[in-house]
Amino acid sequence: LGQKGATLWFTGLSGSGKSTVAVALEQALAAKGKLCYRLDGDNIRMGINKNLGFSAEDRTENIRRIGEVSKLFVDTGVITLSSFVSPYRADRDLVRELHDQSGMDFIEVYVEVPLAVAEERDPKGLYKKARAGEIPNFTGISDPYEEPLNAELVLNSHEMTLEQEVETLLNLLEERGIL
Ligand code: GGZ
Repeated sequence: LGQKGATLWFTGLSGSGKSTVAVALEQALAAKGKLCYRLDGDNIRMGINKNLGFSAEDRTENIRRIGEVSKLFVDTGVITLSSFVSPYRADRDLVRELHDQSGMDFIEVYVEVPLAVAEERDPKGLYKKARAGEIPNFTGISDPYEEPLNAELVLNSHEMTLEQEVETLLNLLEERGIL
């Protein structure tokens, strides 16, 4: 394959823009001839993790499995873009640890927006439902989000254009010797 794999782990609130920036980065990497793969709720929670919900235990298991799957992709040299709320620091740290143990690059990207901004966007109407009490344990409303303390990168997505975010990510990947 002639390329080095790595996991870019996008964490942040629902509606923070994790998937949007991951899709844009994927396109930019593809244009450079890099093989990458995106993991998100659509291909993970619908499949391998369809037996998991949103209790603390289930989120922990969700993230653990995704961490292991990410490693499998990295093992084949793929740049893996994983976008999950992943609200618990300990869960993200475990995935980091799993990568470290195997000498694999793990880059935590905190897609940071004020809760008010995410709630205002509310693309799927989930915040509205959560406020109405129709979705229990909703991150940011009735469930915690533990902000990263040592993320490799913080993207203030409401203050940056998508192009700036992609540029910042590409620069980081170059610095790290992944590109
Ligand atoms: C948070 C929830 C919840 C609850 C459903 N809390 O904007 P979305 O819709 O597409 O992103 C959210 C997604 C979160 O799934 P993850 O696998 O990323 O979560 S975790 O990492 O915490 O395991 C949201 C939707 O699923 N969703 N219920 N209660 N987000």
